[in-house]
Amino acid sequence: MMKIISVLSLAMITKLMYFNKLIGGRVSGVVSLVISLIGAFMIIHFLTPLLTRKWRVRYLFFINIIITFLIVSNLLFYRYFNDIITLPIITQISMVGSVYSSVLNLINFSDLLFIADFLFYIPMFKMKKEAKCRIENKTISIIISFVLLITGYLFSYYGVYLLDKKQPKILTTFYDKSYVVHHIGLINYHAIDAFKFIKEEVSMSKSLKDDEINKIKDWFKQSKLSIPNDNSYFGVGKGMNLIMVQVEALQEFVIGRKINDMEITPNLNKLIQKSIYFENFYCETGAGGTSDAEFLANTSLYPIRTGAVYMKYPGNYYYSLANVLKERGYSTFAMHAYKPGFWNRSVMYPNLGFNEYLNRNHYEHDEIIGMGLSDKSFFRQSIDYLKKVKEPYYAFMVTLTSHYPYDNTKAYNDALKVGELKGTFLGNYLEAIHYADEALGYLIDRLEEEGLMDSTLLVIYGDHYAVSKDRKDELADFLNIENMDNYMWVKLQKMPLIIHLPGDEGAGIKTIAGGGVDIMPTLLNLMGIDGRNIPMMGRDLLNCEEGMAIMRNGYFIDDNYLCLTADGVAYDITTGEPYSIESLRDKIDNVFMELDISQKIIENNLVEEIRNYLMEID
Ligand code: GP9
Ligand code: MN
Repeated sequence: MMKIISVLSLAMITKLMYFNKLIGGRVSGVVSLVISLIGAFMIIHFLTPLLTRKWRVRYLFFINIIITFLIVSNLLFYRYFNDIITLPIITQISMVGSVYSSVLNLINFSDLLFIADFLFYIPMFKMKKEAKCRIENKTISIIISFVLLITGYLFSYYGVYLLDKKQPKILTTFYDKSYVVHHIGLINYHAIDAFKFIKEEVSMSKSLKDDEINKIKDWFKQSKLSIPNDNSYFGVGKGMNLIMVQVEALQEFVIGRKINDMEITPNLNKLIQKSIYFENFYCETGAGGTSDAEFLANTSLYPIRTGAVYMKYPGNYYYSLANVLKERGYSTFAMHAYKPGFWNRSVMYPNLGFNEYLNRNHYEHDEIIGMGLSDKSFFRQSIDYLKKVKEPYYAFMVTLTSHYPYDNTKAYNDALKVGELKGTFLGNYLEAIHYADEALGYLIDRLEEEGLMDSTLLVIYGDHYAVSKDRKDELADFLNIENMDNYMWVKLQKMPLIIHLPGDEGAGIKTIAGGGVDIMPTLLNLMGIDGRNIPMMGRDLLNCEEGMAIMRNGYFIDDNYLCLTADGVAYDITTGEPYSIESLRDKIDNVFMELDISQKIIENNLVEEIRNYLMEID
């Protein structure tokens, strides 16, 4: 019997390995994968010692059906979306419909291999005699079963632990699901996915009561009524192309700064002179990192409390920037030359209204730096592409080269002389961001050469922090900050936001506080689109009296104060003097209300309902 179990199990393991290979993983030498697979199969087999021969075969047959189903559905999903299935996707699933409708095109003849091992079961089921069908020794069987379960769990746990050590945030956000499967296998991946899903479903507030929905509607009604009728800059970019570039790890402290007499970001500094520049634009991202920054800018909703909205609510309806522009005749492109499934983009981008998503598979990889295609080549190929598409268009470009750990210094050819910082973490970052700036310089030059600058709104902003808090001393030294306390640290969590209008219109520095959530309302106004009926949490930074940046943890910064809400302290933003937090009580209540409203909208997929409501109250 042991032989039979081994053969059947081996067939299942081979299928899982083959699946990993088909989705671009390595099948040998990945220690965590081997350990996790052994663990998973021990757990699967924990029942077998307790079963009779006949039931053992039936049990394995049943397990094989489940595993095969998981493999095949994931394979089809992968061929369509370049990604792995996760339970939140299945439950929201309008997008799975599109996979179903093209199922026949997605199947290959060789996929039959995945069901070939079912042939082994035919002779087993035919075997009549129930020889030795009784369980020999109950106690021993129970002990073996128990040992299998515990050891299996320990193995799986260790495999997962190894992955967690290698990529610390990957299990909480699942930002690269195929990477997870490559390292712990499909079974353990789905077990963790199911566990996370159930935990979150249980903790999630049940459906909203009517009065809660009404409260949300009322908030939007008030905010609609508070938008002035005569908005300055309204429509100055009407009908123009929109190119929005989200730059990886671009922090504000590098702007206008020099090292060894050299500007760190000469091209951005030059562009800022000709643009509307928001110098108090803060990071509002949560656990979703880059994807949260994209979400903020494209939907004007806040990131969710835990995990990443791209992973957990990709099936919601979002009246996003691309969806709004598409309705007005724009062609819409998302461009990011990395794995399409990363951050669930292959699922999320179409849902956010992008007609096309140009990912790693669409670019020629003629220059690689760090994680993938260099920013320069990315911009060159992206503009080559955009030259041929129908105008007006919205192109959303997400860069990659200046990604942590910034250590591809060879590729930067010592273009920025960082002197004694050479080889340090901060020195490497400065070199990387100098490179990103050079690539942006190329983009700007190309837009000018192609004559596109006069018909394009160019928006550039950073996605999130570059220097993590454990490196704060290095940053303090570099910026000559004596006391890098919490106030100072939070004040440094700024990124540049640059909006360039044709003819350099409106150029100047704006001091109003803001964050990613404000990008969409600001742009809609510039593009002559009335955003009053669109459920947006952000403010139009060019037409509002008071700015406010809200961080996902409830810290906030307005034009006068910086409030570390949970720590119970507030400061005058300019002097750094402590300020009575009690006087900010109303603001604090508002901050939490805004975060809560945004969270509920996302959890309950309310965008459409609120939009309909806002249109009714015209
Ligand atoms: C890769 C990139 C990285 O596609 O966007 O995301 P991050 O690690 O910065 O969140
Ligand atoms: Mn990023």
